[in-house]
Amino acid sequence: MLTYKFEDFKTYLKNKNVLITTHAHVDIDGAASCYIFKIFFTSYFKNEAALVLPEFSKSTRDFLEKVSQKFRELSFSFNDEFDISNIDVILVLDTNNLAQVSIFDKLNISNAEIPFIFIDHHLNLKKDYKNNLSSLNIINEQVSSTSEIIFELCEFFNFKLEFPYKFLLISAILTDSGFFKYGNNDTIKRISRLLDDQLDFQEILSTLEFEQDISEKLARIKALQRLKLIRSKDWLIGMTHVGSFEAGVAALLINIGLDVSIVYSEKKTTFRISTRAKKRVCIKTGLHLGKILQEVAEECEGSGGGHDGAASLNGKNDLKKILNKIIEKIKQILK
Ligand SMILES: [Mn+2]
Repeated sequence: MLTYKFEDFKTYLKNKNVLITTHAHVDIDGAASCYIFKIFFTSYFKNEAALVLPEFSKSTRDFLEKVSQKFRELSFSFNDEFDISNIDVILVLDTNNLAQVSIFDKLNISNAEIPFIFIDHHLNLKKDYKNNLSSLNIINEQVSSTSEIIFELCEFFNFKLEFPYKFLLISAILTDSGFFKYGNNDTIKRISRLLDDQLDFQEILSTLEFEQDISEKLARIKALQRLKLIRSKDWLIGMTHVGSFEAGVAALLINIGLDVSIVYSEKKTTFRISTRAKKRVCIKTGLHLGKILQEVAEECEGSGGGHDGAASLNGKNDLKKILNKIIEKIKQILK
């Protein structure tokens, strides 16, 4: 873990007021890690922290609604009022790609010259951002969720978490680790430390079950009807397109037996590509979808990145060319 950075982090944050935010289409890990970090920060340092999150994904909204019914004492507020001149530093959680952080544009933060720090578990893009205090970034791709980094931070500073907070962290770790599928020994150990007698694992699992609405069901079925199969030696790559739900469809394709999946959706001038690969394929061949999409993104004024087995790209201009590039690069590695 990156605990050696925690002391520097503490020294730096000691007298600072912070703004905490995350990527667009906030997932459960983004919401939980930001929320718990705020709780930790305000109780530990007694400084001010403003939490400002962009729009949530549907499953995040559903999840938080269930959680707030379960724990009436939790009062979620994700859009604190604040005075920007009062903010000393911004903490960006669960991404290290500014293109995914809408609040920077919205608040004109780049012009305000406020320094910022990333806490994240995605591939470190190592972008040379002006005002990023990169030596304080805590970015570790070996951890399956940002919530685990926040949990380690709490443990390191002996900050005791109330059980509703543990419930949130466990839920975030489970969803981001694909219910341990992308996790490692440490993922399981952290969950084990978080589970106390007041928490029931089965109850957490049932809170994380979501019924798909009709539009998502249709998107999944249409995606399968449009599936194009590409074979590279004994590996099967599947490609299809949808109007939305790319990520869920990409995961679905892996579940039905594809080794690698590419799912795109095209808007008027922009497009989005979601990719997935079986863990076994990544380990065996060295395939890293996050790296491939990051490379390709530079050619389409886009931004891309992610993990070895799950990555996405937002771009514009020449979707066809970009898809061919991605397929070529994947094939080259799978050969
Ligand atoms: Mn995450």
